[in-house]
Amino acid sequence: MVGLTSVISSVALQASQEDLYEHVLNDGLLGTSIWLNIGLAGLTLLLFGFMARNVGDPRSQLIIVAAMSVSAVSLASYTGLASGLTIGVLEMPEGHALEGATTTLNLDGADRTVDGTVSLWGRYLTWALSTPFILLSLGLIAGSNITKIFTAIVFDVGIMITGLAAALTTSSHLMRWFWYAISCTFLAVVFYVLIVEWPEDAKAAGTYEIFNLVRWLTVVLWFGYTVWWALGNEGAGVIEDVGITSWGYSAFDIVAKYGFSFLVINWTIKNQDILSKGDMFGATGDAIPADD
Ligand code: RET
Repeated sequence: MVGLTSVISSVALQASQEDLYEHVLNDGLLGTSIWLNIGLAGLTLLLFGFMARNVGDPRSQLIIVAAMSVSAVSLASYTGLASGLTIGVLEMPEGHALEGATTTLNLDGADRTVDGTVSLWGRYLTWALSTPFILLSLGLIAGSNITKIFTAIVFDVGIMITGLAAALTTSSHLMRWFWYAISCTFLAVVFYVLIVEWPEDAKAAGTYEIFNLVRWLTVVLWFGYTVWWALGNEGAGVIEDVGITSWGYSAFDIVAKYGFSFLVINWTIKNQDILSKGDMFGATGDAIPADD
């Protein structure tokens, strides 16, 4: 009976949460890609809080809180990965480059080989929570209206959830790429807002210079994430190594999250006068308020 139970559990649960926690700790490349970001997320939160301690303008405060939230979500996101909670070993479907692949888990003193490749699926889940804050701060800097901010954020959440679906689908290779295609379509909507809509708003708001810098940083890096997924162990498997795939995302994250937030917060602190200028900043349409 005990034997049967252990056979069933080793088939159904090839890698426990504890195994994955140990694996991350013991695998140098994978481990550093995760633990370094926990440190950076915590440090940037402290740094940004300190930098913004004297900001009094509410609109500027909102932009700063939005940018700081990216680090806050990141701290939780990487903690989920480090603890093994949001990682899994997935067996890729027929036709996938890593079909039939095995993974040797680095366990304390007793390495074990299991079927499948490691997926850090928690990244995609938590991007659905962190990236809306990036777009919120971009939209607020551009002085955009609520309709455009809402549109960008809704499609952004769509990118990440369908990206999560692409990563977790093991029934069919084609369906993984179908999810990926849906995700890319949603990305195109976000890019439209960033490239076509918000620059006009930013010109009107007098924030074009900083907006232009951070939106191109965003567009280039977000495109980078998309290409990286296609190349990595979950996509075409050109990069089969999980540690290298993970380091790619971590490197993008360092610039797209902390670098981005630093630029936004630093500028906001110095330009509160522009952001608080005029009641019309961020209002919808060209309507002139009644003079009463
Ligand atoms: C996935 C795969 C599916 C297709 C697309 C993707 C795009 C991901 C992006 C991620 C950006 C993440 C950031 C995180 C910061 O917290 C999900 C990789 C289009 C754009 C900026």
